[in-house]
Amino acid sequence: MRIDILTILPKLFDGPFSDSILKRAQEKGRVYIHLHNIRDYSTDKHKNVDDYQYGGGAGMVMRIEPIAACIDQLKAERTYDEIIYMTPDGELLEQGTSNQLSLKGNLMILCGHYKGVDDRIRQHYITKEISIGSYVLSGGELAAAVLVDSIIRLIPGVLNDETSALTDSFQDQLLSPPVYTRPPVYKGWSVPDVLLSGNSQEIDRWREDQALERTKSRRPDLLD
Ligand code: 6GU
Repeated sequence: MRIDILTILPKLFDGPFSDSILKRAQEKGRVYIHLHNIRDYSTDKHKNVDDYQYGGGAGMVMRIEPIAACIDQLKAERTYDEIIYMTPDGELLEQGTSNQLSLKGNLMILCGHYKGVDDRIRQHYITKEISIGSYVLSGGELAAAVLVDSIIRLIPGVLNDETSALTDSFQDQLLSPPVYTRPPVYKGWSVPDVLLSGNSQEIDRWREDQALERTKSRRPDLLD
């Protein structure tokens, strides 16, 4: 998979993509992430990427030309399965969205700032608009990092058996059961006996029960 990210703050991605699973996925060649600084596509003398909004009002708008120039160049090089815009008014990111996107070949992700991008970008280039939750972030970058993480870990060969995505919360509309490791007793707090029983059938049943209980009490909406 190839992911192109359009941003005015490429440095924000240095951290999240350079460790652990996302780093390994890139080293293994399962995903190629390319960062594009929208400012590099600005042709005016101050490399401006934003401007006042028509009609007045506080807040700057990201200009159409630099973004369009960057998208046009990338689209001339390859076909994109989706051109995604990260925005608080997009569709809420759910596991199913990430599952679908993990099957694609080429994704482009545009990160907005200020009051957002000139709406003509959304009308003429964007194929999908995604929000990661009902709160406002300073820009789309952290949201894009969340989206990319959720997608990459689903690409075949990225996770090993130990970290398999199949047992994740949400993958079957259930939260995960509680987990424990050594020691069996700490400050008098014991690990549930069943987990030490060696009876794999009972352990499986206990985990299913716990997953259902957790989902009922914490996220009953998932069971609807
Ligand atoms: Cl995708 N962008 C911004 N700026 N804020 C958000 C968001 C995205 N998703 C939730 N809040």
